[in-house]
Amino acid sequence: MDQQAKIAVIGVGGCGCNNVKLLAELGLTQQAKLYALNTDIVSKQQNGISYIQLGENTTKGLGAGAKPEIGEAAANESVEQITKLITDLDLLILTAGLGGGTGSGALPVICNLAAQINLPTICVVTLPFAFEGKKRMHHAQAALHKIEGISNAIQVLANDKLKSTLGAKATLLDCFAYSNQANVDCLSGLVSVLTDTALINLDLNDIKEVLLTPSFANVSKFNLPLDNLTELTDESLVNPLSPYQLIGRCHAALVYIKAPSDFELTDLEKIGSMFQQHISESALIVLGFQQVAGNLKQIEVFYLLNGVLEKDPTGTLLLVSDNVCR
Ligand SMILES: Nc1nc2c(ncn2[C@@H]2O[C@H](COP(=O)(O)OP(=O)(O)OP(=O)(O)O)[C@@H](O)[C@H]2O)c(=O)[nH]1
Ligand SMILES: [Mg+2]
Repeated sequence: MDQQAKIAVIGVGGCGCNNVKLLAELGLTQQAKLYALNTDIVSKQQNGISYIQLGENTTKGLGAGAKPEIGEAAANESVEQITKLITDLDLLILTAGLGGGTGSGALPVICNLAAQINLPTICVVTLPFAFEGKKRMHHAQAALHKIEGISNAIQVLANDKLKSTLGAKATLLDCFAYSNQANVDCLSGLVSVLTDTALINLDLNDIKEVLLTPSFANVSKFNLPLDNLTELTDESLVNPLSPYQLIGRCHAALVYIKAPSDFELTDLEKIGSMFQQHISESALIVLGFQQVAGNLKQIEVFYLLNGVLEKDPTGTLLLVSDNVCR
């Protein structure tokens, strides 16, 4: 990767800011600029994160009160500040919990600003739990529609999927921890792909090709045993919290493998052709490879599959599907 590539991760609203804080705790401040944007008066400062208050006059530092129109107005009030943050970047990664006021209202404003300057964006966003009420889900879906076709890749993590993933006995704390981890895995994986010095580097132009057609994406990672690399299934290629699972239509894949030194060229070919089998034949695949020290018996595969969602004839996004369809 070009050492000069400039990447920022911007967390918007309470959930987004929490996840950026977790990224800073992982030490990612060296690789990417981290920003936490919220309408609340910010009290907690943390090394490596720039906190920015949105819409001082609009919200008086009291939050957006679960009203996206207030979050939107706050972002519009702070448009100059936001523009300054994103000018000169090579790639922008945005994260928010959709359903509240700030994230749902401000994230689309930031996406639009990025689009105006042709800055590629990847969004990692959560959908609220059903028990939080229909209104929040409606706000979340409306925000998704606003960024659809504008953000170059959108990974949706549905909090409602946590029950089937973790079981009915999971505590709320377990659920938030799992969801935050899934979010941070996406964010940190993306930053690593772009900034690690690897044996087979993915440079910014490779990534831009994968992001060329704005789409919904599946971003996740999995491990495979080194002595059985054929365990790849459709399910491996779907983030467990994704509400959409239509990977067969994916038109571009970014695959980043971390493996020990005895990983062979033929192994890399095997992984590439397995991805090819699971996605459309004409899909672009870009592969990156990093050798890791130690005597690992497994490899880690991080991926972004772009173009995984279809619409029904009425134009409604098919966001809930329990079967992997191809
Ligand atoms: N996974 C996870 N989800 C969260 C977390 N905090 C909030 N959420 C989800 O994100 C949604 C939006 O919440 P916030 O991020 O607090 O809302 P906001 O964008 O700050 O909006 P306002 O507070 O209304 O201005 C909620 O409805 C929850 O579904 C968190 O820490 N982890
Ligand atoms: Mg808030």
